[in-house]
Amino acid sequence: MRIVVLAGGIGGARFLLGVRAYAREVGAAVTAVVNVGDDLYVHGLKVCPDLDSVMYTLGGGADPERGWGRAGETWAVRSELAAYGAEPTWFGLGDRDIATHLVRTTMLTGGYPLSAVTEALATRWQPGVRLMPATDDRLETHVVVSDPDGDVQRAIHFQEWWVRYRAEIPTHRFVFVGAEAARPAPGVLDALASADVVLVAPSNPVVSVAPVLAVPGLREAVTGGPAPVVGVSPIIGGAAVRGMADRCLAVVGVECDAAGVGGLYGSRSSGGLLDGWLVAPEDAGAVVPGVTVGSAPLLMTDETATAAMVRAALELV
Ligand code: FO1
Repeated sequence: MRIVVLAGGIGGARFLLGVRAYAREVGAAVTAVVNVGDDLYVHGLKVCPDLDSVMYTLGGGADPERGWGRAGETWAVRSELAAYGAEPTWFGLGDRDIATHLVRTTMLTGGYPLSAVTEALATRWQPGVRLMPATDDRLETHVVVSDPDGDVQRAIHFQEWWVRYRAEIPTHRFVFVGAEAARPAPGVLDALASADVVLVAPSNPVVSVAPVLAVPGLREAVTGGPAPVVGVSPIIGGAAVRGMADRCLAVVGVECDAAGVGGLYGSRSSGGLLDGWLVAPEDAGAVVPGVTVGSAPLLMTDETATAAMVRAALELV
């Protein structure tokens, strides 16, 4: 069996732990197609937060509390940069993490595409799944905001909105800069064409999954492909399990509940994405027209619980 997972962020990384555990049980192969909209250059280094969260989490090197960056991290470089007053001071790179960005940036500067760099980095971490960026091209999520006391709008990078402003400034919309010209990374369309099932991780639908689907041809390969598509709700009982999905959903005018997010994805039978939608037991009454809705505990407390979620998702189709 071949499983393709569309994923982003810490929710995606934790979900993939369960997908990998399930896959090991049944002898399946897993490909993760990961969001790059969060990527940015900081202090001259290319940082790919979602790819790194997945790589470190599956490789056993992630910080368990923060969910991002490396376990056992130290922050000497950050302090030194702050002593120079080097901006952005609101975005911290740990010393261990910086080694990843140095290798990545050196390889990118040398002409390797991000997909090849990701594969090279993964030889160290052995994530046990095939890890792919959604695209090798530049695709960055920017956020159109206005200052609290003015009505002048400006666009800032997603990380500035998320980390510096904690999504707490007047926000108008998200823009996936570069999306129109982006092409799916090598192997992504083939993985989708030969998938037996596509899972949409319980990642932020607005800023993690949407930028993946914004790559021209990628959404069509999912919705027009042979494999059934099952999503897992990132919302339990009207609240985001982690992160700030509630703020992002408010910006796009979608109700922060399991039915709202299911409706945002829509049914594959009527031009949307999903055949199945897995929600938490407390949301079992959620209705998404044209989609088979099932329920199972969705708290990713450990690998076994998460693998059980994956099994329940697959049983829907
Ligand atoms: N999140 C923060 O809240 N503060 C940071 O300084 C920060 C730095 C950082 C560096 C590398 C990295 O891979 C992730 C980092 N994150 C940081 C997490 C990141 O902003 C987001 O959680 C993800 O992009 C959302 O998926």
